[in-house]
Amino acid sequence: MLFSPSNTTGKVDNAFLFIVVCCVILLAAVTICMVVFLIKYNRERHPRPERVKESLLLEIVWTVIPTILVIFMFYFGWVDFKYIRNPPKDALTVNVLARQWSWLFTYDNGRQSDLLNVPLGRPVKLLMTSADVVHCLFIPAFRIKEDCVPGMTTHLWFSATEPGSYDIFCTEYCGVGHSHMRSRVVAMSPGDFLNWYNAPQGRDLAEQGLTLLRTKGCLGCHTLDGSDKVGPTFKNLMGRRQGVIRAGRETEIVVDEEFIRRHILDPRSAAVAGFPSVMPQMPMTDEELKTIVGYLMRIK
Ligand SMILES: [Cu+2]
Repeated sequence: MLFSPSNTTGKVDNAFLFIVVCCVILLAAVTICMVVFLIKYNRERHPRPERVKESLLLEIVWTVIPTILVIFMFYFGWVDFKYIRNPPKDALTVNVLARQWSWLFTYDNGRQSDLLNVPLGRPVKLLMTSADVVHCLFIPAFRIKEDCVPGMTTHLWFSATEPGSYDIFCTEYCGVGHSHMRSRVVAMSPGDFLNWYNAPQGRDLAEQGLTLLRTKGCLGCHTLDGSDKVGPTFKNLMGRRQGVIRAGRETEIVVDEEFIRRHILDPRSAAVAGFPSVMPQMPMTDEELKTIVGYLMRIK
């Protein structure tokens, strides 16, 4: 039995394996026939071509067997497709917002996260949309994927059966930060999930700041560890000498509180030299802006 961390994994694998096995058997049958005919009917053994008469039985056999196989393939595919497309009524709903270039998961009680935390054994329904361009949420270990389209709500559902952490990728090329658009499904026991779900979100500045950087999608493009991604790292941001392009001319500035605030409110006011000018304007309250700026100034 293959590793099956969700209810959907086995369904897709079984249909896929059935088709692969049929294809391998047919490939072997055709290849063996070719080799046998090559040997049996080669020029030395049969210098004069013979007239081959039709065989009704053979024609019926090679029409009926593939037809039955294709009907079975369709049947398995259809039954599992119906199952995967129809979430159960009691599923836990999670709203998914895809944006350039991060994922935001919002739960019914308002809890937000950049990781998809789920309880084991409970069906989870994702209601998905996009803030900008078409993205596609793919969970390879669960064998499910669906597009996230601006102005539309699409859905997916699954029930995790094995504890663990499973990759989420965006599989729709969505711009320069596409390859950074990753997250994880974290499947945990129902008790652990409830603890997380009901825990108050961080109170001190560092915890609140980090949560905001995650939920606003900042960490999709920036890191805290000194490495550059789509944009420059946040490490030692305050006081950094930074080349910026204003009105087509590159100048060097020293990053201060005012620059950080202006850049968040209006990312197009200045492009950072050496990086694509693709930062979106992220809606946020004055309180959130204050927290984020305060936190960014402290990251060492
Ligand atoms: Cu994407």
